[in-house]
Amino acid sequence: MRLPENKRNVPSLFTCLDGTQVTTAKEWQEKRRPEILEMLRREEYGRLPDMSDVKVEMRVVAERQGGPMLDPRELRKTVEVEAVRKDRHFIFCFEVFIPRNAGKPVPAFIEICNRGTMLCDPAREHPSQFYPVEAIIERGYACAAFRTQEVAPDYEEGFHTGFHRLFPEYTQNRPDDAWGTISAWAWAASRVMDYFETDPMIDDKHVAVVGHSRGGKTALWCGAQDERIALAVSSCSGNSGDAISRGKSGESIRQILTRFPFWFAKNYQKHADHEEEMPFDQHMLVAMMAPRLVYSSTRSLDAWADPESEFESLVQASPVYELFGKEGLESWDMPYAEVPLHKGSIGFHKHSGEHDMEDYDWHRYMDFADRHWK
Ligand code: GTR
Repeated sequence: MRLPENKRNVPSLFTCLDGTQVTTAKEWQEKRRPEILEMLRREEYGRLPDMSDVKVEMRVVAERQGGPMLDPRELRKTVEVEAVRKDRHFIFCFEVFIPRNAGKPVPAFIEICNRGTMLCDPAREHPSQFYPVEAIIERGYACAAFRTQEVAPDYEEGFHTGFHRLFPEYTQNRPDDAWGTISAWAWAASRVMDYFETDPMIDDKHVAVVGHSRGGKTALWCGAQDERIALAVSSCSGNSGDAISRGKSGESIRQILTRFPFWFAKNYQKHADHEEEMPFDQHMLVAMMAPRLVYSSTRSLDAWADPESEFESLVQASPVYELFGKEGLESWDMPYAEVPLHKGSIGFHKHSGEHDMEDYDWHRYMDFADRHWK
């Protein structure tokens, strides 16, 4: 196996906690992968509570095609997810858009929408590049977006609304490894996946989860935990997403925790300013996708996310794919802007400009999916 130079001194993907070395896909899957996942869960994103007494129901509450509002080529279904525990419940909705005349099940994208409703408008009165439904349909994919704010609030409120309200016993007494908001959003993305498994118009073996920035951190964390996800796409997810924390410029763990402590487990606090001693780093999050597909996009001017550190975690994660006889990233040198790397199972592009996700990025995600799925 070819190993990249370890410039940032990140912990090895292949050395288990007991010191043994992983040399096969089987050892990775059965031993090293679960221990890394557990570390990320306990130390960074937090553990979801026991959900065995939570009843989750899903229903299609509306279905519409054509008419004045919709593109005649698409069918729209509104799905409601209701989670009930004891006498408490909460609901969130998402809209699924499906090409009408595909004649066979189609692959699909799940968008984690962390921006206002206007940017993922279910009525499509405000087409947006952040969630270009029309282009996605045109290229033969289905898509669904949920709004993160409907699932768990994106501000500090003490964990008692949205998803969190199902678990009042955790509000006062929060264990250090209890879930943060990113874990709740990732849970919601997996519920969209549950729905896709029930819809005969969707090819559920080819589902991608996509998110930008905090949504990108969530997309990677969802894909790490939910092995039904065939492709995780991160746009500019930066710190605590696709960027190596050791030696990172721009946002640090200390800075992200000052502004958004509720995104993470309390345990993560102890790693602020101690990146060098962490038993994990973000290349491990990327590696959780192997042998499935993963894609990261960044922006040339996104210094806060730090493109160099984002690219470095893809490089460091690459050798895991070799255990499965696959190629990770096709080149370990950062390409110029607008030169996508699509050949390996880890895809990448850098687009000129500031922190954002637009048509250019979406078309590259779909090019990558076309190349590996069609
Ligand atoms: C920033 C945060 C980043 C990123 C971004 C976003 O303020 O520091 O980590 O998540 O928000 O979500 O747009």
